[in-house]
Amino acid sequence: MSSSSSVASLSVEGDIGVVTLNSPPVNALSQAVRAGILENVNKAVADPAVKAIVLICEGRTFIAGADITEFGKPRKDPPLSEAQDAIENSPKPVVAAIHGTALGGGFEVALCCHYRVAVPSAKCGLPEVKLGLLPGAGGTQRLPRIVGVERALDLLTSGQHVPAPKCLEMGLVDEIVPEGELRAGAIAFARRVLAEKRPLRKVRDTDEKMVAARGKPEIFADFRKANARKFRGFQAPENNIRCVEAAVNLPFDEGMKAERKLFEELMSGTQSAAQRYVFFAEREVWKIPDVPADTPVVAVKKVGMVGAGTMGGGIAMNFANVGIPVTLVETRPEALERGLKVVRRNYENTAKRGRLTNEQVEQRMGLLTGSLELESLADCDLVIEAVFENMEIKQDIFAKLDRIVKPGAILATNTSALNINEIGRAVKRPEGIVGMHFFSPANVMRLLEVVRGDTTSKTAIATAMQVGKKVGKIAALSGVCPGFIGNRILAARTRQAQAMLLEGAMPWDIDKVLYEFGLPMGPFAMSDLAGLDIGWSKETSKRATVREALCEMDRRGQKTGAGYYDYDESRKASPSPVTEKLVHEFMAAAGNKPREITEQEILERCVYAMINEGAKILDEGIAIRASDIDIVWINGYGWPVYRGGPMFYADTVGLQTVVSKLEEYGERMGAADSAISPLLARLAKDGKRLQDVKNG
Ligand code: 3H9
Repeated sequence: MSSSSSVASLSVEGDIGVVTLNSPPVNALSQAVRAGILENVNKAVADPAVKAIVLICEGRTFIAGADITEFGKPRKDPPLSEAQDAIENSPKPVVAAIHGTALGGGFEVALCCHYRVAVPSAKCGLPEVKLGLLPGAGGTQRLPRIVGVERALDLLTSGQHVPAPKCLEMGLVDEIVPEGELRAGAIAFARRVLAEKRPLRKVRDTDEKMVAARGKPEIFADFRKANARKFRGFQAPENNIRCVEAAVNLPFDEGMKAERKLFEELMSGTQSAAQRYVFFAEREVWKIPDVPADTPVVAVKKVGMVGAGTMGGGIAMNFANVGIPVTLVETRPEALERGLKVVRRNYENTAKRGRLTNEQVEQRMGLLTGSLELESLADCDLVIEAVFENMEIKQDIFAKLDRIVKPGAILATNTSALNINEIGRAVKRPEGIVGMHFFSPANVMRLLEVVRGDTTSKTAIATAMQVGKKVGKIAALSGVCPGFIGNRILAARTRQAQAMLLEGAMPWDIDKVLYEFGLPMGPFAMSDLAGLDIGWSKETSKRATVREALCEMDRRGQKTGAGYYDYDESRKASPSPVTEKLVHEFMAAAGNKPREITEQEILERCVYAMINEGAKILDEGIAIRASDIDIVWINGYGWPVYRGGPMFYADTVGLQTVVSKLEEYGERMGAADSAISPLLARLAKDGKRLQDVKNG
């Protein structure tokens, strides 16, 4: 471990002591950094030549927060508060010099400094809420004293990073210094503080904004109410709010005590453990053991889209958003026109909400070119096919693309169901075939499954991952199997939901349990939203399932005003007596007597079947690691991040419990789901965790 002297140093420039931190990659507040701040600030205070102190960082950023890797481990001295006290109580002014991002504990250190300067590109913020935490080093008490209660509530519960010019406006920084001249600018600022005999300003001693909010509990009540949907299920936003209430109603030191208590509560809970796990999972997911970071990639300067339907148009928007031109090919002029119109409407709606200017709308539309000829894709670096899920059609398209598109270009399919190895057999460049499975709506959903076929080259994989990152997606690598990672797990849940329907649970009973677990909606509400007639046709319908029967009754989901649920004019769902009757008919036909199914059984059968399937996916090497599966389910299906994904959740429940419950439900779960994954059984027996399994 590095000693404090290697991560922190003091240099004296005339009358200014410059304390410099250097702990790559992000100057996180590890034990060594805390000790380094303490030691060097004390040294500067003790040096009679030093009249003022500047705290600055080397490398890409100011302190980006506490060292998250130390969380959950025994604490090591000195605590951060000791370093902060040394700064705040320094008899000489201390100026924080900020570049990159001053985040979390890093910004809390800056808030203890008497003054703050920043370069224009810097950002400050308290993002702890995203880790299921709250700023535990005085941030919740100092922030509202500067920006006021409403703004503090907003910043603390969103965790947003605030650009330096905005920080200046809010009083969070005192001066912006020119880019690239932070050190000189901060020293000059410190000298001005001395020359003007400015006071040793301590945020903790300012109280006006707190006094103004005192006796107004409605501020907090209104804020909670306005954000109830956004905060549903999360503990951290509420604890952050309580801290601000404490800041308003209690003296500073008492407020600090309240903050500590509420922080500890979160730190010891499973939600923060889950959210911290997800923080690292989001970074891990890009790492592919046999595709190193320096793998050559194709520079993607022009993209081709085959298909301008909902999916194709949505995918194209991703590229236009980052300035990459896209040519969209359709077979019929009406379809092309319709596709481009939908994209334009999407952009215009965003503009109406103030998130794009009209000029930006035109700029992005200008990057989209329609065509009726595959030949116009010849010079594309990446072509993504998003047509009807039919193997023959896809193979035909890929054979043509293979002949038309320049050598070396990547040919990707957006299939969510078909075997990309078979698609690869249609071309002479199988190494260039890769799956890029976007989720609907493709311009909104963050997940991209990159699918690796037997012949997919490392370059094709690296290019697909990199391009995914460029357009702001989170990309997870999957091997080939029916449904890939996400939909294969979804299928297990669907099997259980459908099975329980015929045992006595109504769609709304099942949906309620999964909604309360934290998912945005249950499987039946989701079917109604997507349309029950996906993959259904009147001609072939045999009324073999409740879904088919509903489709035959023209109850095809929200779009027809009825599906599993009935919908009113404002699309509000209510349980449907028609569906209930139908379910009873199907139950009788199957010879099932309805039984009382508890909420516990609903949850366990749905979720444990997913876990079991996830373990099979991991065991087969389809996913590299358990956390990739969790990333897929959080970003593609709305699994609550505070439960860390199905694999992490399994570890929190205990694998032994999962296995014994699966055994207990046994036959009732059907052949596919009652077959316990050998990996799951083995880990349970050995007392190990899914999250520690890694392939490759
Ligand atoms: C806190 O401060 C609590 C206090 O209130 C209470 C104290 C009592 N610790 O993201 P990147 C690693 S909570 C340890 O790829 P970028 C990261 O894992 C903290 N490691 O770079 C990665 O490692 P690897 C509040 C950290 O340029 C590498 O650094 N602060 C930490 O895209 C590069 O990261 C936050 O929540 C950390 N704090 O983005 C800020 N941060 O290379 C969290 C990063 O091995 N950090 N690493 O994969 C971030 O948001 C981004 O990392 C940042 C840079 C914007 C700084």
